[in-house]
Amino acid sequence: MKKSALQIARAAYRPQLPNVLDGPVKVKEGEPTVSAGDQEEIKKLFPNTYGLPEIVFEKAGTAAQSKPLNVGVILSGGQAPGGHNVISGLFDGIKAINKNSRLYGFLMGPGGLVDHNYKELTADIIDEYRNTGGFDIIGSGRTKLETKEQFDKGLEILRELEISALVIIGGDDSNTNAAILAEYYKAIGAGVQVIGVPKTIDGDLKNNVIETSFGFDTATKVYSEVIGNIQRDCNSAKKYWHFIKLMGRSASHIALECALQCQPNICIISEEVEAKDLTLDQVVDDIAQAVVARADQGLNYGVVLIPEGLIEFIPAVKRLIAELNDLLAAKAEEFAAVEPEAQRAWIISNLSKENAATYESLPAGVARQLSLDRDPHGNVQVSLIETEKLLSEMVGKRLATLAQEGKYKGKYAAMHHFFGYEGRCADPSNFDANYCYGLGYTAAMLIAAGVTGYMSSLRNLTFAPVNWVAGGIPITMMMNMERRHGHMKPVIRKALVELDGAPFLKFVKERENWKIGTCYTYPGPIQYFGPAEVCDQPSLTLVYEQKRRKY
Ligand code: FBP
Repeated sequence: MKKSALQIARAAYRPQLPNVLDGPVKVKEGEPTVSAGDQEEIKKLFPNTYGLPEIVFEKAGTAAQSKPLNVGVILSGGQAPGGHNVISGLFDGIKAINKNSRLYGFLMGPGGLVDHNYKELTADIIDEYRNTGGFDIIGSGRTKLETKEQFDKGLEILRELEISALVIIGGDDSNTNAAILAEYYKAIGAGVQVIGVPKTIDGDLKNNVIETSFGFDTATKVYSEVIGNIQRDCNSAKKYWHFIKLMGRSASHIALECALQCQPNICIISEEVEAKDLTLDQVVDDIAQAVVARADQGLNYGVVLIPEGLIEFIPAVKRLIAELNDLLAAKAEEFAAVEPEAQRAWIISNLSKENAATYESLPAGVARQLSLDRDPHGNVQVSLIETEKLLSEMVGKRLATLAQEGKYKGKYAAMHHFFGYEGRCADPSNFDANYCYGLGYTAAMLIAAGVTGYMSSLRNLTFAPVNWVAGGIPITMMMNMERRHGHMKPVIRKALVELDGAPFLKFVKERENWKIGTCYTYPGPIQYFGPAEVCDQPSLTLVYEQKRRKY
């Protein structure tokens, strides 16, 4: 395969490990833990893996004799920059424990375990993928591991390959399944440990023990580069309003980080829309007011950032989705038999009066998307809803009315963008390259420590990597009960943007200036080589959350 000059140079990058992992380690156990919510129920569901202590690694004087480890690895869900480094860190970690250890990758996500599709990852394969973006080393998929049959089928191949530990690299849903699998294998005495690794560009798998998920840093840097370029174009031509939708599923962390990086005129934060109980019309009105205010200054251009999950957070739509989820779960067969052209009417006739009215008020395409195509975890596929077009059209209509009333005299031309897939497979930033390699290496140490149901963790992330704290967090500690597919299920609590958190408060302090003033910043492309202040900066979200600057 032909390699680019950057690929060749980047292959030589040596990720920095925390000092503590630079040699043999010993385990320091903390106090027993409790789940994030619904403690009694979670304890009952996880009798073998509930209440485990947090683990921190410390340097050990001498290495204990360890036998070779056979380990399996799965990439689960959406791509996130750095996945290949998790796998190379895991590989190097198990080889450091015993050079005869072996690593097997299950192909195309959790389905590879169930269907027995795998390949051994040898040193020459691993070396091809160090510091590269993408998940193509073994592929990824969204099969949900949840049934006893799947777990038992998986165990057959794990036994055949003499694999004693499985590492699942995934988001909140996949790590929830990792916890369930860990519990099941422990309960039946299968002798297979399960370790999770926090992955997702969305940034919503974090809490007071997991500081960030990997991939968020790189993806937001890629989007910020392009948003900055658009802002500069916009400020040069001075004739378009750019509506930019940003990936991130439910939470608005990506949009907020890009806003902090780029200082656009407007950035909508879904969590705030929900908290203020805004309607879609009110959101549109706010944007239209800003367009009018800028036009009054002769500025007929601007940039609006829109989180992809917005529509789900508009309280009336949220209530509608909740009822739709239950309805489609309860009457799945009946709905499947309805002809496509009759589905809209079927849904309206089966919904409560209030939600039927909301459903009818939405543009047909958006309404349809809300009722169809759930992913295997039951999520609405928000990346398929064209919110950027919906909003810009509604703003256009509002401006036309204001113009008729003599309240708007500007010109309005809109351009639309959606950034998501562009950032998910970028070569990892130095932050993600180091973070991911360290997470993989830490996963190997957790395996050697003999634990199961843990998530690999690195903390103190705004310090230099050598000072990061490596350890493991019991996954049950992050769980609570939530309604999914019409039933209460144990799940890892998703982290949404906190409206009293430092990143959001910083944004609120600045946003009025950005709206009318043109205060764009241009972050430029990710730099892999050069001075630390341009190459190694963590995300601003992390910096503000930890209230300290690294540089
Ligand atoms: P994960 O939660 O699996 O990391 O998904 C990330 C994501 O990129 C979301 O931001 C987006 O909504 C979704 O995947 C898109 O799904 P798909 O990759 O199936 O198109």
